[in-house]
Amino acid sequence: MIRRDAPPFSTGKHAPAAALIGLGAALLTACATQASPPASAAAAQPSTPIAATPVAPPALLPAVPQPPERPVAPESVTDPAIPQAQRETAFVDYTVRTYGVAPDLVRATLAQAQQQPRIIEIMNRPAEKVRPWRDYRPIFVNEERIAGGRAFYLDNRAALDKVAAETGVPAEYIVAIIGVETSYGRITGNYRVLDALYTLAFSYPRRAPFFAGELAQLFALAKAEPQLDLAALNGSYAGAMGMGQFMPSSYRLWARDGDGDGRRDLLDHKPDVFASIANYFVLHGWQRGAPVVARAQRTAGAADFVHASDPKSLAPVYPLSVLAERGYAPRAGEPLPTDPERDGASVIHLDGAGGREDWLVYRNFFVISRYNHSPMYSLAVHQLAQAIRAGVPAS
Ligand SMILES: [Ca+2]
Repeated sequence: MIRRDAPPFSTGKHAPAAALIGLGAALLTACATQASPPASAAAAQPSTPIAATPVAPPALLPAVPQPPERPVAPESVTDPAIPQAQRETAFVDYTVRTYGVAPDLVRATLAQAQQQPRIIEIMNRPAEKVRPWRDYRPIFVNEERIAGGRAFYLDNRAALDKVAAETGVPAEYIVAIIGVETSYGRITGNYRVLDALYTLAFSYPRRAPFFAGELAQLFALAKAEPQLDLAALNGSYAGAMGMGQFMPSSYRLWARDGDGDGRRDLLDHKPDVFASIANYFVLHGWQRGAPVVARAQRTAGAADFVHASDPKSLAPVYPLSVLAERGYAPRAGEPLPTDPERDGASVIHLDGAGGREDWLVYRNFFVISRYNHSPMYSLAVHQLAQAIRAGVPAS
């Protein structure tokens, strides 16, 4: 996860097909990173004075509770005005103090880290024009990736169904995440994680607080999971690792030991990967049995929806009654929230192959977007999951 402010999207993952390098970078970022979203713009001001009876703003529903923000490194580590050698010393102190890692280990490991100019080039690449949904969707929702997902599901059915039963996260969503992130584990990244995070922590000031924080958490992770060889781990150019492309902080904080062997191995050990992706969803608010999206019917002439807290927000805080007043309601036969008094939605507009698409996005859609903030990423995961499920016989 990552955000969109960096290169195309943000940081981490690598997504799809190496085919689309640019998009890959964009998506790459997905996983478990996400920095916090920007503060938001206030609601739009009315362009004309309001007449006699002001309309009260709609009562919004509570936000989906989220885990605490992950720690970032202090300025003594990230201020580019400070010489790098001094920042590295501050990093050692920070990591030792924060995570109780042995100072000699941090120093000796940093001494092995190599600056990778290619990573800075990727991060500084101009953001390409945002690809419309009609071009984005086929990259992930296509016959090959659907067939790959069905095969992956059938090959791993017992483990996936067990995790789904325990967590409420359907197996096909776990499979779809792995499919989008790493083509079912085939493309997990060729950068040394130590080099990637070292490069971004010390030579990419704009996001140094985040990446230096992740580098420190990499040490904390290796302390918690001693089977990991910190200097040998490979991942994306942003430091995301394994089949699900977890950043070090996500791995350390939220990974699960799915098979009870005492280790959390997210590189390629499927029971742990499945349990960890599901746990990531649960901790970000996944609701068992609840819908993800509904195709919306738009009232003719309805204005485009703009989220009051931030135009990019997907927070499902609008009651359906409010959205209906604004001209967006679920089409007939589309799923509805379990409890419309408590569960709301937001609205997204996309430029699809058949023209304009309007979608009501529910809480579980918001949860998918915690993996990668792009609404197109989240909808691609959902549609890939649905297609995988549709082709797998009931057990
Ligand atoms: Ca394990």
